[in-house]
Amino acid sequence: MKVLVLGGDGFCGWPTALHLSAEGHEVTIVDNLSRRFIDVELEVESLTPIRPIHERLAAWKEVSGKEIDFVNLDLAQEYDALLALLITKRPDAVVHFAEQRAAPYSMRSSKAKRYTVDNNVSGTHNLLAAIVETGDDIAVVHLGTMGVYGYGWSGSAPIPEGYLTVQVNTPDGILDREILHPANPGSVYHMTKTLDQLLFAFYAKNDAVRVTDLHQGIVWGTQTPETSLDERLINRFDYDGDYGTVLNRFLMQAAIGHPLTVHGTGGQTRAFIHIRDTVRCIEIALTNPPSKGAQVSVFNQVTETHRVRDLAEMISEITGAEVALLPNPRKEAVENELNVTRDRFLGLGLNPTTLSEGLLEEVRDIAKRYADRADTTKIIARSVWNKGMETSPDLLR
Ligand code: NAD
Ligand code: USQ
Repeated sequence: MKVLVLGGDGFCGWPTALHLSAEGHEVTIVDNLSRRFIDVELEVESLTPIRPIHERLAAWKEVSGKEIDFVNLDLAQEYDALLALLITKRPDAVVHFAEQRAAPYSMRSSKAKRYTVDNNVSGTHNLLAAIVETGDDIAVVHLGTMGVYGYGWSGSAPIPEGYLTVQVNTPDGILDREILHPANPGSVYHMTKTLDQLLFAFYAKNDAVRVTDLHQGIVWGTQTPETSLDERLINRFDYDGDYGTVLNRFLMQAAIGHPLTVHGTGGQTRAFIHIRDTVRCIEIALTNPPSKGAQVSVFNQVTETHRVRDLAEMISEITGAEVALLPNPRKEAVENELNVTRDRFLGLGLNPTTLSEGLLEEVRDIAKRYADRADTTKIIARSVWNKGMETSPDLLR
C-alpha cells in the first residue's frame, strides 16, 4: 500500500513508519517536527539520543535498502500544501498520529490548552476536508485514546469498542439504538480526541470517508525489531513530567535510583500496550478498513490493564526502588475499575505482548544506558489541572 504516516517522527509514528516500510509498504512521513520544538520549550530531551529526521531516514536506507520520503508540513496550518501532497502522492491510506498528545502539557497554561485544541482539531478536520476535496478513496487510520471513554464511567461494565447499544423511550415504544459511547474526557488533550470522534462520524456519514479510530491505551517500551537494528534508528523515550508516561517513567526512575513517582494513592487503573503491538495493530487496521459508507470502525487498542500502585509495587520488587506517594497534580478518581473489551484485534490475529520481566528489563536497560542524559529536575510532574494544586518538590538533586 501507499501510506502517509502523519506524525511519523514521533514516539509511535517512527517505529510504525519503519515497520510498514519493512513490510513492503511505500511510506511517506509527514511531520512538522513540533514535538522536537516542544522539547526545546520544556528544556528537556528524549532520554535516548534520537537523530535528526534526515539522519534517521538515511540510516534506514543504509540498513534496510528501503526509502522513506519525508515532508515537513503543519497539518493544522498548511491546508493547501496538504491537499497538494494528497493529490501528488495519491495514497491508499493515511495513518494520523499528528497531534499534541500529552495530557499534562495540555493543562499547563491557557496557551498550551489553546494550542492543543487548535492543533489537534484543525489538523484532523483539514485532513478529512482535503480527502473529500481530492475525490479519492483514501482510508484514514487515526490514533485515538482510551481516555475518550473516561476511566470507569460505567463502573465494572466492559467498555465496548466505540459504540453502546441503548434503548430510547418514545411515545410509540422503545427504540433500539447504537450510539458512540458517551465522551468523558479528563484533560484538554483527551477532550480533543472526543471532538475528533465527531468529525470522523460526520465525514463517514456525509462523504463516505473510510475511517478507523483506534482507542489506544498507554504505550510502553521503546524499541521495536526495526528501531533496534541501528543506534541511529533508536526511538524516543520521554521521561519528563509532561510527556513521560507512567510505566516508562517508573522503569526509568528505577534505573537511575529515583523514587517511583506515584500520584495520590496510585489507585488509577489504566490500559496498556507495548510499542511492538502498536505497530502491529496499525498494520492490521490498515489491511482491514471499513467498507465505503460504513460507520467509523472503532478498535480498543489495548492488551492489558493495571493499577498504577500495582505497577509501582511490581517494579519496586524487581529492582528494589523506593515508592513515593506524591500529591496528585491531576483531577482524577482516587480509585477506578477498568474493564475493556478488546476482541476485535484479537479476532484479527494480534498475539499480545504482555508485561513480562524480560521486557521490563529491556526498557530499564535502555534507561540505564542513557542515564547520564537524564535531568532529574524534569521528573516531577508540575502541570496542574487547577490553579493552586500542590505538587512535589524534586526528590533527587
Ligand atoms: P508524539 O508527540 O511523540 O508524536 C506526534 C508527532 O506528530 C510528533 O512527531 C509531532 O511533531 C507531530 N505533529 C504534531 N502536530 C503536528 C502538526 N500539526 N502537523 C504535523 N505534525 C504534527 O506522540 P506519540 O506518543 O507518538 O502519539 C502519537 C498519537 O498516538 C497521538 O495522536 C496520541 O494521541 C496517540 N496515543 C499515544 C499514546 C502514548 O502512550 N504515547 C497512547 C494513546 C494514544
Ligand atoms: N501517573 C503517576 N505517576 C507518574 C505519571 C503518571 O501516578 O509519574 C498516573 C497519572 O496520574 C494517571 C496515570 O498514571 O493516573 C496515567 O498517566 P500517563 O501520563 O501515563 O497517561 P495519560 O496522561 O493518560 O496519557 C497517555 C498518553 C496519551 C494517551 C493516554 C492513553 O500520553 O497520549 O492518550 O496515555 S489512556 O491513558 O488510556 O487514555
